[in-house]
Amino acid sequence: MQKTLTYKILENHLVEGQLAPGEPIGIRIDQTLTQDATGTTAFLLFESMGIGRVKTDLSVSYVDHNMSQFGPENHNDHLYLQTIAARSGVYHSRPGNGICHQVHLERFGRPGATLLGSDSHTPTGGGLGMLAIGAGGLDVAAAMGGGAFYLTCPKVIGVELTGRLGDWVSSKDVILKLLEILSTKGNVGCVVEYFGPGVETLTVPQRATITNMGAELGVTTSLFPSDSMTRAFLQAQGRADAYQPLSADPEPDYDRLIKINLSQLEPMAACPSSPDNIQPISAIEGRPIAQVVIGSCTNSSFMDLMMAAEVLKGRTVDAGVEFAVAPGSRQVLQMLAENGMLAELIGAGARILESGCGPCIGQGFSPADGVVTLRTFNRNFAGRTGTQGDQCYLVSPETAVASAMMGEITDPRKLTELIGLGYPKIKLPREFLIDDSMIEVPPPPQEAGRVSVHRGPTIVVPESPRPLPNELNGQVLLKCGDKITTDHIMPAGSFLKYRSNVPLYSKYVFHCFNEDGKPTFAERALALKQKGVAGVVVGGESYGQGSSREHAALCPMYLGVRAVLAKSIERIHKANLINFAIVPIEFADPTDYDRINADEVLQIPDLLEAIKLLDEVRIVDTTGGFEFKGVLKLSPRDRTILLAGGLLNLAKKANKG
Ligand code: MIC
Ligand code: SF4
Repeated sequence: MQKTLTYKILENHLVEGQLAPGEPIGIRIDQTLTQDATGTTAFLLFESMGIGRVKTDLSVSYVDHNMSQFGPENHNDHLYLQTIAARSGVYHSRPGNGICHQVHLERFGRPGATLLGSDSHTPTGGGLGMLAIGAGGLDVAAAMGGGAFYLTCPKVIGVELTGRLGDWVSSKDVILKLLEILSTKGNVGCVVEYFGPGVETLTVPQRATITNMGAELGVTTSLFPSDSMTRAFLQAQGRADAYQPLSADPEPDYDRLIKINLSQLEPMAACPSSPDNIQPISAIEGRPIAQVVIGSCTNSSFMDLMMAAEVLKGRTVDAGVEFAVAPGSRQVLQMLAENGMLAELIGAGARILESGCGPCIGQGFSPADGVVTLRTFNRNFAGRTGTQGDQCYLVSPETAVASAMMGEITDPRKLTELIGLGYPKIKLPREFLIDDSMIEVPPPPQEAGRVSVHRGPTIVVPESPRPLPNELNGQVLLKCGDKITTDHIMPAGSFLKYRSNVPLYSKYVFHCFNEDGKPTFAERALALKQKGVAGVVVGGESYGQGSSREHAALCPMYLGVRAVLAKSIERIHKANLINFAIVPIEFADPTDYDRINADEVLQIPDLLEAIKLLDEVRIVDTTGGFEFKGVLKLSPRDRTILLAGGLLNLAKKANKG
């Protein structure tokens, strides 16, 4: 049988189950990554599991999200992460060294290996031919302890690339095109695998842009083969020894086939406020803009920024535009500083931001009310910039820089005609600047035991869930619509610094739905919890899109939410709900969604019995006076976790036994 590359890597790592689409499987994880906004909780949970030292080939803890340091919270987290990493045998990438995905690609990624990261954009590593998957912190903690990662064996969507990108057209436009085709919903349980003659025309950083934003499709991961481009990248990073050639068999059986001719692509944008709201730039050009940011783990590589600097050389951005550049890593920033191109960016009026997530997660640089902001990022969910009602467009660095110069949305291909500028084609450098001095290597076990872990007062150990009752008496705390993201559930921006304090962060659950003068979601939930009534959230299609943040399950659990009832639930969020003993239930008949209203009382008799054995559960709406069926799409392991009262309780029991 002809195999996909995805299945070849899965086969090499399979520890449980059968490799057939839809089957529950467990795979060995070679590498893990965590970042500070999810990592503090992940390490606290890792400690609660009582594992001690990591058992992976390599685990790296990055600090890149929470670096604005208003108040002591962020620095407390950094010190905890630095010391717990040393204690647990984990590499630590210090704040300023860059965004986890960019640095991991540069310094650690390996073709053919598995990587599990507590961040949804971990699939960036797919650009190097590694099977890189995003997950909640608790799953990553379990993998750090040597546990398998459990997932549904995926279907594989083959994307055949032909042709070659034209001048001013970017690999960002490839993934925007795919988002136009596949949208952000309905792709759960799939992997996107790229193949075809167009692949060899793309460098690893270009491929990584595509696999990074593949997260927005809601797929398990995205994967490129490992070929001469991969070797060139690894060699330039001084890591030629990590190279191995990898590809699918010549005629693998893809579950679905999509063809993209790179030569026919044009510059595109994801318009407000969803990454799949795609338009060609030609349809929206001329709109005035007030802000442009080039950065984030999607588009802030050395080559992206060199292109922007070449375009801006000797020119300035439009006076009506605030223009910022956030280099993806210290390597990128240092190389631009050494070759003088940083000076060109500064000269053009760029505000140089730290190498980190920054504005991508609402840490500053929020746009004014009512203006258009253009960003090279991967997500433009409403309010993510930190401004309610924001107008955020996601574009390529080429479109961003052209528009910054012109003061309006501009098709970069017009620059040749407008200012006589040819496309500056940037080649992959033969050698990147290698300086790992901001990556701390963990000490050997004897010394690690002597490291004292810094525990600041703003870090609170999260509670474990209580066991689920057999009869669930609940009340609908919120009924929301389709495509509810984890940003809706658990806002980041100015609240991000509370990640290490669940009781405090929980106050902001569903903050965007709170109304002035009325009790908040959190207040209503806690009042129910005190009365012994479970909270229930009702959602539409694709509930829990976006980030891997397990706080979107952990904080509702703390508030007493015990069930989510939705038309469909996204992969990472569903796993997080199960890990924190919140039952994910899908409507058997989606029209039942219309019959339920907020505040209604729901009863689920025999919940535990159903979790043990059944694929359906009977739900009684006692307020509306009707009954309906919910579907339990659970693997045997999901059932075990729910019955144990969550993954942490299960792990603790296993350790005792
Ligand atoms: C994001 O891009 O939304 C984040 C912030 O990186 C999240 C992780 C988090 O919420 O900390 C993600 O993508 O998983
Ligand atoms: Fe950071 Fe944004 Fe990338 Fe998330 S998407 S890891 S916030 S840069």
